[in-house]
Amino acid sequence: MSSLVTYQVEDGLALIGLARPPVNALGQPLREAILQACERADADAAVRAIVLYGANGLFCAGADISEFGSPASFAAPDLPDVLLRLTRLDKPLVAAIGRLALGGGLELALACGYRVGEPQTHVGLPEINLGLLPGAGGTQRLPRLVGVAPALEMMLSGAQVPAARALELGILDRLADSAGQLLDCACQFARELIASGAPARPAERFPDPASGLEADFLERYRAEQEPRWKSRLAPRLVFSAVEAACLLPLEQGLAREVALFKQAEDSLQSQAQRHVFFAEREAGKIPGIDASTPLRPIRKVAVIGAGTMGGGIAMNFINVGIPVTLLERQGDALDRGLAQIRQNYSISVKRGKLSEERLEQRMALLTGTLDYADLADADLVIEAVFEQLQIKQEVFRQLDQVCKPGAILATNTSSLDVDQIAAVTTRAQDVIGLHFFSPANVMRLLEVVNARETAADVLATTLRMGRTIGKVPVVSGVCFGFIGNRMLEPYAREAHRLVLEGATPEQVDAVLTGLDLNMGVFSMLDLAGVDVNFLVRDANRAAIAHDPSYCRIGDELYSLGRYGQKTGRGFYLYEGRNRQNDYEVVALAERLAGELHVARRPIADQEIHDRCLFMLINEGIQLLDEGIALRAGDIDLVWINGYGFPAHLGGPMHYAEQLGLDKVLAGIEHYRQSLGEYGRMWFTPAPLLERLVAAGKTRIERF
Ligand code: 3H9
Repeated sequence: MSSLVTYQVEDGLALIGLARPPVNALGQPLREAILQACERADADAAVRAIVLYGANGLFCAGADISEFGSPASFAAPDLPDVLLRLTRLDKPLVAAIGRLALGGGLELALACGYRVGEPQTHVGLPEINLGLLPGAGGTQRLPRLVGVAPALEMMLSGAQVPAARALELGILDRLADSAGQLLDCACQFARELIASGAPARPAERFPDPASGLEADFLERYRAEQEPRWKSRLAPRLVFSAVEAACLLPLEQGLAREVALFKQAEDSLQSQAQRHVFFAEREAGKIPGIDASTPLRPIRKVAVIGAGTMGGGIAMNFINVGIPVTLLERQGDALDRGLAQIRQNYSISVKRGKLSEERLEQRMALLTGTLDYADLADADLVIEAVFEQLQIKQEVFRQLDQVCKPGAILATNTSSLDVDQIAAVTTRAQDVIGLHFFSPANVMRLLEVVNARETAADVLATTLRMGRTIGKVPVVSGVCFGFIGNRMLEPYAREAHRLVLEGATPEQVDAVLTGLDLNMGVFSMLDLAGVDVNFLVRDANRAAIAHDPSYCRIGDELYSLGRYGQKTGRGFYLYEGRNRQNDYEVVALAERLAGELHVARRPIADQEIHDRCLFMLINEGIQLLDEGIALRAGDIDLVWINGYGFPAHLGGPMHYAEQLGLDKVLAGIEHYRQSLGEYGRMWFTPAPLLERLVAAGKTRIERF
């Protein structure tokens, strides 16, 4: 018997434990072992029912993602086949689902006639997050078990469903009182099934999933959902598979599902999303940090600045039960900040996402203060004051006076030099950058800026803390703008310049949203604040002074007080949330082009794509070469989680690999030639890009 499963016969029951740490991923060897064990039990006259469980507590996280895209993914016995064979056994199978049954793991449980969970159990079909659809019966069996609407909701959201809801839906038949009692409860259930002569498989609750559905249900559902899918393939394939479940007998539906799954598996989108899955896990692996690196306890947090950013940061911690002291300089600003946090939670209460009781519990964890002395017992202090070096340095001088030894002192700067901030303290080893993205309680990205003297345990602690509050922490070295905002500079520069040369803000934004970015450059600047962007640029003026056209339109809008959405005018005009084009911006572009002697011409969408994206990619590659980013995948995570880059393109670095590094280099060289002095000024290929292409490499890596 394979070491990947445990096998035991007890009192008429075969207990088969999945034992492939860490998550019992259903790679080929485990699939084979499960099948052999189940067939052995089926052939053993002493066995009357089979209980499948996770020998290490967790049931199963699904197919082995690392097999996708290789022959191993469908190597015999493939998962759909294994599960079909399990459904044909003559003895009842009970799945004892500890903690998780995800993807193929839930499909394995669905192939068992009966399922038992425990209070912490979560089930789900998260394949959509990998650009896939359930491919081992999930799209056919789940709608038959729970009905079409809840099945579609689970597959399209990829969300995990907690035990109580799974019981209500009929995915679970029974709940054990605790995780420790799960196996006993499943065995007891199996004995009851034997005693009552229950069939190997109970009759399905919805043998025809379409029964009871309104005639136009699927059509309406699709029309409602489709705008959210943008150009993603996977939701469309999920939908086709569920249509098949409604129209075809089970066996034909299963065959259709496999065909659709293979189409998804081969798609560039799924390759990109699988890359993102592994990049998220890689991002936590930092040279010099491992499991033996000590962590500092974080029991109390302080946040300095009760503005939108500080308030959002504070919410992250109270959401997970960590008390926060919020410091402001003036009483009225503090009151406003505290009221805003309460208001944010009230919106969640109104939407039914939070109970009144929880709201009060969270607010009770929050204390306002005007006095630095109240920060003396904080384990982690995060400064979120005005983005100016002298102001931040002053805050850190005060922190150095009042904070206890060993407290971690973090700055939320978005572009300033963390080394210069650390230098004003007597404890630079305790200083780090924690760059949250606005709105800080929503956006998943946390750039963790590892300054020159930051201690390893400070870095390790903040990375762990970041994950505790539900962020994707990515480590960056110190440079102007770190990974994200430094890459934003050349990308936004090209967008501005293209408007001078003849494009409109709307055309530029449409090209970018056409690629499925959440927002174009100009809508993003209007949202973030044209003023904020100006101030960041201004701090770096010396580096751009040689180009008088550099973001000139942005500078002019700033001087006109057109700060974006908050003033109702920026690159666009706003009425509430409605955005309109503004011909004054076009007129401004025409005037500036005349003054700067920039020839105006019609601009093709392809040129907008290439100039904005290639400059973004080029800067990312340069950051990797400089060691500011540790891996290309880290850069992708920054842009996906902080700047709305679509995960199904895999982030800018992965997108460049899909386009072809040679094409990106050729594009940069083309614009270096064709854009005259401007091209020679900015279109310089990153040396690493040139080296990679010269060596015939297709992946972006340090080299
Ligand atoms: C599928 O099932 C398709 C089928 O419908 C059809 C097939 C024909 N495979 O996240 P963690 C690794 S698609 C391979 O850090 P956590 C992970 O890389 C699949 N490896 O822990 C990491 O390795 P390392 C549908 C996997 O506790 C280690 O396990 N299922 C898989 O924060 C620990 O992971 C999913 O999409 C896997 N399936 O979270 C579930 N899962 O240590 C994907 C994990 O070397 N998995 N690994 O870096 C998850 O969502 C989370 O990993 C989980 C644990 C919630 C399970």
